[in-house]
Amino acid sequence: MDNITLARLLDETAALLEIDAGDPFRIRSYRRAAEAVEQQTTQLATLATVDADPKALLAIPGIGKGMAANIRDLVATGTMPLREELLQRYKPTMLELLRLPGMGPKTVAMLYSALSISDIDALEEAAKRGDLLTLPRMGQKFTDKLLKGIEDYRKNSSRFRIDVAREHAERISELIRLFPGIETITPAGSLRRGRESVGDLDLLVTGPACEPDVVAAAVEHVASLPLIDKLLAKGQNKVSFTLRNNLQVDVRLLPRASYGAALQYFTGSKMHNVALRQRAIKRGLTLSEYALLRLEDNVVVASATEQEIYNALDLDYIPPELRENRGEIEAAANHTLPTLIVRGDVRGDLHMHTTESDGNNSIREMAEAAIARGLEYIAITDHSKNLAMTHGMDDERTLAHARRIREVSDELAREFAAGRGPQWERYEERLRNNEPDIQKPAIPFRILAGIEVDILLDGSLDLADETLAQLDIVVASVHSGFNQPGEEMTARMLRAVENPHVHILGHPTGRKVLQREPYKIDLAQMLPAAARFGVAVEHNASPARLDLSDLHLRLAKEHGCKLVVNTDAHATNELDQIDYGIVQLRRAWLSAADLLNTRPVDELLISLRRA
Ligand code: DGT
Ligand code: CA
Ligand code: CA
Ligand code: ZN
Repeated sequence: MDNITLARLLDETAALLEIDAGDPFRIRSYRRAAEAVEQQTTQLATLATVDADPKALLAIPGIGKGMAANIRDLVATGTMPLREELLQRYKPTMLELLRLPGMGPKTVAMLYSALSISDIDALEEAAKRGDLLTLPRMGQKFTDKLLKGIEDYRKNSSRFRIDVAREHAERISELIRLFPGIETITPAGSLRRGRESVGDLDLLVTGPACEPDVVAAAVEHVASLPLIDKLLAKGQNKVSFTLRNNLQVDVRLLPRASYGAALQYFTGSKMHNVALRQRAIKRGLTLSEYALLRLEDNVVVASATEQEIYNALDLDYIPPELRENRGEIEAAANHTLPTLIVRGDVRGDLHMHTTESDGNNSIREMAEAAIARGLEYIAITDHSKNLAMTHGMDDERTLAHARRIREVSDELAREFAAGRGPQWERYEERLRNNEPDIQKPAIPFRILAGIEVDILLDGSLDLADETLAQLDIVVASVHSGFNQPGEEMTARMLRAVENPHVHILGHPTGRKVLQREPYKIDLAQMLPAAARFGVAVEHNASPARLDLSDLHLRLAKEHGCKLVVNTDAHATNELDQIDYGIVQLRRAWLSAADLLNTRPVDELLISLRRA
């Protein structure tokens, strides 16, 4: 049994456990094991035989005793007890049904037992025939919604979220890099441009091993990577394949001399490249994936770096995020491209959760993680009571939680004043490591007491005004009634914006990338209203949301809205999600000055004040 089959069986078990509404940690452990197996360069079947060293499997990160036993079972018998047990009740294809809106494990299991439905095609047929109407709690409304959900799913299922794409790009790069003489691997295409979803991965590879006379061996290395599911094509300097999840990967191996030209060409977008080629022709030049040449005598004008190519076309360098042919070429010609925001510009994060509602970490843990990432302040914004499944807070708990948040903030400030605590520790560690641009911390880290308060169906808020008035940061968000008609939803949001205690509108359109369309709100009404009342609109950097989207962010700026970027972290490591948000802000042409949480905390609080 080869590694990819082994990985597939482990992943399938994770899928079956998910349908069985199993323990999320257990599900994740199977998924992680599948990925770890795929990442191995030796065939695990040889390590899992009876006479092999039992420690060999355990040496693989992500594989513990139980998982090692599973792998031995799979190698010896082609299956394992848990998988067999689950297959008695479910089919792995049912997992896909869980991706549809309104489908939980119970519903999926019921559809299987009642109508033997185990995949999307069968479900669609049954819905169209009206078979679902015979089942409990599945009326015409449910059926209609489901059919719409299936349509959306089909439209999106060939694309992948940016975080998923990035993770796969990193895993593949790690394996490609094992070949001697490969130095640089750069994701190009839509991933480099930072689009919220990608159709396929384009990886560009260079180094001495990619020079024309020796590239064949490197191509062989790439074509035999263990995580390849199907090899689609193998050319002189290109390998295309798919992964287990059907994500296609195009790898191109290129000589150093033309790397810049290749990077420019394969980063796209197609429309940007078309416009750039026209500009080249007007100058008597021709631009290809190999070089920028003079038309009359084929002399190379530029090829090694993108910078040279843009400059040779009388343009400032255009960052990849802007290459969508939305005016960037004109701006680069006129030297009016904005200085785009970078992660280091963000001083504070104003939307995150703790164990008080549905987060994984404490107030102090979130604060320490933020300090470790160089932030100067955060707001803790747990959920309010309407979101019952998150253990949301009522007025009393909200105020008690706010007191605790301020206590932790004061505790950090006392440690700071006494010359100890996480801020000083980080400073000293950076000094020890000789890191660049180290500044002595000037003011204590601040934790703002906040809330993510639900906007109820009628636009009123889930907590009393007197409660909200006592908080530093009020994020107001919609978490229910997503399907309200446009007029109702717009009126609901407008009412929330008018509440003088609201500072920030959280994930303003409610969309989920590749999964859920925005609510039917009229942004042409809502954004000007937010601007007029001085309510900031959020860019939620969670890669599942990225809400407002890049285009909507640009619109918000045009309407004069205040803007903030937040992670909505539910665990310390999710504070790094800010990277995904920064990319979308850059795609929206935004600079540090366009965001409020690039300012020091005192200025931020003043700028959030309502007129
Ligand atoms: P995706 O994969 O749908 O998310 O979008 P992209 O932009 O990554 O598109 P993809 O993978 O088809 O191609 C990557 C880049 O390579 C694309 O942005 C421009 C360049 N490219 C690829 N094929 C062609 C082509 O046939 N003509 C031109 N002009 N450019 C191409
Ligand atoms: Ca692509
Ligand atoms: Ca491609
Ligand atoms: Zn929320």
